[in-house]
Parts: sequence; C-alpha cells; structure tokens
Amino acid sequence: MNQEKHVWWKESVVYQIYPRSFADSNGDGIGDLNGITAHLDYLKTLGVDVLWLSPVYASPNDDNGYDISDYRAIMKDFGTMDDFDRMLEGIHARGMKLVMDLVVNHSSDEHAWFVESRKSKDNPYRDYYIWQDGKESGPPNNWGSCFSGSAWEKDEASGQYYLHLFSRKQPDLNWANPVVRQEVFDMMDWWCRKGIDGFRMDVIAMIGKENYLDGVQKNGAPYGSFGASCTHTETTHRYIREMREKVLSKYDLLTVGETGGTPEQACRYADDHETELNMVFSFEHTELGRDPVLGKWSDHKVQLPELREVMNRWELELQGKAWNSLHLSNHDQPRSVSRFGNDSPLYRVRSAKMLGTLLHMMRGTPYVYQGEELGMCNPYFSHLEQYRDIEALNAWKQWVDTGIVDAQDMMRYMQKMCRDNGRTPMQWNRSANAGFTTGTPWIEVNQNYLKINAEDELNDPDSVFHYYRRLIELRHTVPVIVYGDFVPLLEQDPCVYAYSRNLDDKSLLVACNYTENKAPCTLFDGLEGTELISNYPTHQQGLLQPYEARVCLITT
Ligand code: TEU
Ligand code: CA
Repeated sequence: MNQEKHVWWKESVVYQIYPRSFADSNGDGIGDLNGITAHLDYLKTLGVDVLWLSPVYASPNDDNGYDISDYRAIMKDFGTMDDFDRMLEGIHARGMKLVMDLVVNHSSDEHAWFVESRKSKDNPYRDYYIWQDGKESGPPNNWGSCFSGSAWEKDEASGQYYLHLFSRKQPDLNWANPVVRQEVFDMMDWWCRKGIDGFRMDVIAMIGKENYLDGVQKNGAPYGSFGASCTHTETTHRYIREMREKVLSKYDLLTVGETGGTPEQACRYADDHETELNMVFSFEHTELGRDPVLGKWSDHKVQLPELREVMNRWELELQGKAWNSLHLSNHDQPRSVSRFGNDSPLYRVRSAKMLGTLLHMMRGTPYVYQGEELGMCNPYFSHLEQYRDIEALNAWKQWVDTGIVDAQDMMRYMQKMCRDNGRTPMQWNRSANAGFTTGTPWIEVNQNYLKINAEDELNDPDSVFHYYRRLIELRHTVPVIVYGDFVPLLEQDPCVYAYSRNLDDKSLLVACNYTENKAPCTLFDGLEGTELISNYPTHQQGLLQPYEARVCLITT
C-alpha cells in the first residue's frame, strides 16, 4: 500500500474558464460573470469539482486581464462584484469550488501603484516596481520580454527604465520590497475571506529576481534570456514560503503554481510536506517542438515517443515526492485535439476521447480547458485581422515585418500555435455565433459550431462531452485512479501509449493508440478484468483501432 496522503484537491477535476470567451449575457460580444452563472448547471452535469477562473479583475486588457489595474475590483466588461458574489454562491450551492487566478509578478501600468511609481524617483510608490538607469544610452541589460522586444521600457519622466518581462503595459512588481509583499498577501487574504477556494498563480516562478546580469543570447536571438536571474531562484522559494506562512496556511485551498521547469524543480514547489504549493503546471510537454530561434512559432507535430518520454518522466519523478497536475490545453495553448490528436471529421471524436483517456487516468489532478470536453478545434484563421493576441501580433512585427520570416510560414505557425486558437468562443448551440453572444463576438467563432456544440453533445450519449463526464465520474468512484502508483508499459511501442496504475489489490490497465493506424497490442489478451471505459464499442483481440483507448480494472 502506498503512503499517498488523501486530500480533496487530489480527488478533484478542475475546469478552466476563460471568461472573455465563455458566455456573454448582455450582447456586448464579451463573455461575463452572469454568463458563467447561467451555465453552472452545465458544469455540474459534466461533474467537475473546481472551477479555475482566468482573471476577472479590473484591467485595460492589454493581455486579456493578465494586466490588472485593481486587484479588488471586477473588470467592467465582466460585470460587478455583486455578480461575482452571486456566481460564487451558485458555485458553492452546487458543491463546486472556485480557484482564482493570481497575477502578481506584474500589474497593469494603469494600476494606481504604477501611476504613482512613474511620477518621480522619490515617489513613495517608486520601489513598488523595478526601476534602473540605462547603460550607454540603452536599457540596463539585454533581456528580452516574453512578448517580443526589450524587457525594459524607458520612461521619459525620470529617464529611468522599468522592467516588464511581459508587455510594456505589464510592469514587474518589486517583490524585494517587503511592503509590496504585504500588499499582495493582504489582497490574497481579502479574497480568501470572501470564500474562494484557491489560487492559480501566474508565472509565480519569476517573482524572485536575484540579479540583473545580461542573459544568454542564443544563436542570432535579438535579446538575452532573463531565466537564470529571475526564474526558480532561492528567492522565489523564500517568497512562496512566506506567502504560505502568511496566507495559504490559514485556509484550506487548492494552490497551483504556473512554474514550468523540471520535475526536480516541481518537487520543491509541490513537495508532499506542503511547504509551498499543492502542485505546479509543467510545460515540457506543451513546449515540445520549439524552434531554436522562433521559439513557439513552429508547425512541429508532436509524436508519441517525445510526448511519452516527457509525460512518463514527470509521472515517475514526482511519484512519492510531489503531486502532479495534468493538462493538454489551456488559454495559452492551441486546442489539444488539433495539436496532439486529429481534428479531421473522421477522427476528431475518437482522438479527443483518446487524449482525454490518456490524461485522466494518470496520477495528478486533471484540468479540462473550456471546450476541450466538446472536442473543440483550432479555427485556422488565415487573416492577420482575425487574430487578437498581443503575443502573436508582436511576434508578427518582430519576425514578418522585419522580413526574417515569410508571412505565409508565420500564418501557418499561428494556425498551429497561436493562443487565440484556444480563445475562440465556447460553442453552446447551433444558433448564430454558437449561442455565445447575440452581438458581435470579440473574436470570431469557429465556423464548425453547427457540428460541434454543447447542446448537440448533451443529446448524444456517444459525444466527447459524455465521454469526459464518464472519465470524471471514474476518478470519483475508482480510488486507484487517484491514489494508485504509475507504471509505464510498452515504452518503445511506436503507436501505443500504455501504463498501469496500482493500489492494494487493484490494477488499472490503460492503452491508447496515439496514431491513425491500426496497432498490434496484446496487453488485454486473456485478461480477466472489467472494461471501465473505451472509445470503441468492441475491442478486437490483439489490436487497437485508430485512436482506440481502453481502460480495464483488474483485481489481483
Ligand atoms: O503565461 C505565462 C507564460 O509563460 C506565457 O507567456 C507563455 O509563454 C505563452 O503564453 C506561451 O504562448 C501566463 C498567462 O497564462 C498568460 O496568459 C499571460 O499572458 C502571461 O502569464 C502574463 O501574465
Ligand atoms: Ca458581456
């Protein structure tokens, strides 16, 4: 018997809502809180335990709410604090929990703190942000921002530069200032007292800046990397432990850090003794196929051996030490069925179910990103005007407008990788704009909504929706899925992703054909077990059909 400690957040499935694209209640084309409240029964039917809400705080929307101008107010586009309270009540009334996004590496440049800070060198808020003198009429160092260009912006008022690891409208908060830390902790406490159930912590690994030395500049890259100076530092760990002591330890929360990094680093953030966070998001699997110069801008199709190597390693290295989180998509990623599966009409449903199986039977807390439960796809926008995302629009300027990358190539990369792929409106039904809005949506609806929408899937017992509902139900009813040990199987197989989970006298056998070819597989032959779930009505001995997924429970 393994020693896994039993807690609710290990037994939960989390559903991520990107509010701007979920449901619009008032026809202005923008999803809002009342839209969420109106669809809580849908989420309850799906069976998820926890909702993670991407930022809903006041924001000028330079980065869709990840640039916050008031941490204790609701964005006007999304509604009011009363709407929030009603939504939270509705979530709790249905036995679900709410996790808020915590974006405190940076604020908006329109936050009152920054408005003050930039006024003068001796303003009391100056040290809330990171200001430095330039070097030789240029910025203080060679760091590039995650959203292209220098990570430093010169401010004319004082002639100094401020640091922004993301857009220039997202100045980094100065965590070295204890007053800033206390402001953040007080704000977190305020939300906890309101009754929320946890935090997803945006780029939390970057809060502990240790020095401002030039970063490594890779082959022809225009800027250096800030990674070594800012990310996963001892200082970051110290701040998180302080946060735990001052806020997190006082409440029963789900905490997930958006840290990325290696399994070894994850084991420090999310160790079983709960000194820092409950779990972290890893991105090694979603960063497969990065281009050495263009980074995420590539059209690499992720193959089974590379995906399996990464995901198995994370499962194995965290086992017995830390809790894992499981995800194939979120608001920064393309649609998982388009990226890892096959979104052609022939295989979309099968491959979406296969990917769900592969992920949900693993050890860790699964995250479902809105629309994933419907098998929603990338929209394949082909005109720049259809895109909204600041990361992509800046990248276009950096690579295409300068003549370095061909426009057609970049468009192909964006169709594969742009964050907008995951941000097209939720497809509710067959009415205009997929029932998302009665107005003009802020970003175009995927034109396939007549075929892919929640209403039709609710009525079809064979839909991706009902398959996800069943996966979630299994997690709630079969303990080996939550607490079993993970053991990789068939690690060299070119088509089949297989593993087992083991707890006491129960063993779970999972096999997924990751490809569109038939794959020989004898794992289930002669086995005396119960089939828990499969995306094919019958299983043929010795074989897995294209994208077939099958899970059997065995008593030993
Ligand atoms: O993302 C952090 C992050 O690392 C992303 O910039 C990522 O590299 C990129 O999206 C991949 O395409 C978080 C949020 O999830 C993201 O939406 C925000 O834009 C970002 O932080 C800044 O707050
Ligand atoms: Ca609205």
